[in-house]
Amino acid sequence: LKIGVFDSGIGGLTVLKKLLQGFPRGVDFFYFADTARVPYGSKPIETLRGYVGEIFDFFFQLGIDAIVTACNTSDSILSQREKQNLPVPYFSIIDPTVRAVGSIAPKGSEVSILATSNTVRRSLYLRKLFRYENLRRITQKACPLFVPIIEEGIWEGEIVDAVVRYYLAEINRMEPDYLILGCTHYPFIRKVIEASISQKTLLVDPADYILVDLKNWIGETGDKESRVTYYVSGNPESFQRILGRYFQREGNVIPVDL
Ligand code: DGN
Repeated sequence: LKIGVFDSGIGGLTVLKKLLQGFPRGVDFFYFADTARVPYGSKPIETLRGYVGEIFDFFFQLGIDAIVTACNTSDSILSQREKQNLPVPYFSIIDPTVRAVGSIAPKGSEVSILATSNTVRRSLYLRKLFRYENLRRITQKACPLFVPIIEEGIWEGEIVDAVVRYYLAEINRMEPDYLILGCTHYPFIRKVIEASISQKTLLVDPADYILVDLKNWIGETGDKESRVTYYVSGNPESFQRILGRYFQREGNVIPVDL
C-alpha cells in the first residue's frame, strides 16, 4: 500500500511520526516536503493551489493509493469538491480533528486554534466547529513566525520562548478548554507551548485524528516493515540533518525539481 504524505516542509514529519507508530508494518510512505517553497502560510491562495496540484501530480506518477494531507494550510485552500474528485482517497487533517473535538467537548467548552495566516484566513476549523452547539467560544490565532523558526531548526530556547509568549498572550487570558495545534509544524515546539498555557487547557494534535481515519480505511496491513521515501524540492542535505535530529536516523532523501 502506497501512501503519499505531504507538507510545505518539515512540519508533516510530526504527522509521519505518528503514522509510523500507527503502521509499523505494511505501508510504503512517500513523504513530499516542498522545502524550496516553504512557507505556505501567507502566499496567495492561487499560488498555493498550483503548488499542491504539482505535488498531487507527482504522487500520481508514483502510483500512490491515497493522499494524507500533513499540511493544514493546503487542506484549507482546497474545496470539498476538489478533494472528492481526486482519483485516490484524500485524507483531510482538519475534518477528523473537528469531529473529535466537537464530539468530546462538554457543553460550554471553549476552543482556540493556532495556525498559519492562510489557515486562519480560510477559517475552515472555525466554520466547521461553529456547527457544534456544545462549543461556546471558538477563536483562532495566526502565528506566522513559528514556521520559519521551526524550519530553521530552532525548536527551543529563548527565541521560541519569546515568540510563543508573543502569540499566546491573548489565548492565555482566555484559558480555552482546548487548544488545537492547527499547523503540523507546531508540535516541534509543543513543550514550550505546553509550558506557557494554563493547566486546564488541553492541547490537541490533529495528527492523532488523521491516523484514526487512515486506520479505519486501511484496516489490516501486511507484515513487511513500513518504510519511507522522502522527496524534497529544496536542499536535500539540510532535510537529511533534520531527519537525523527528529527521527535519530537518516532517511532515503531524493531531490525533486517540480
Ligand atoms: N505545516 C503547514 C500547516 O500545517 O499548515 C504549513 C506551514 C507553512 O508552510 N506555513
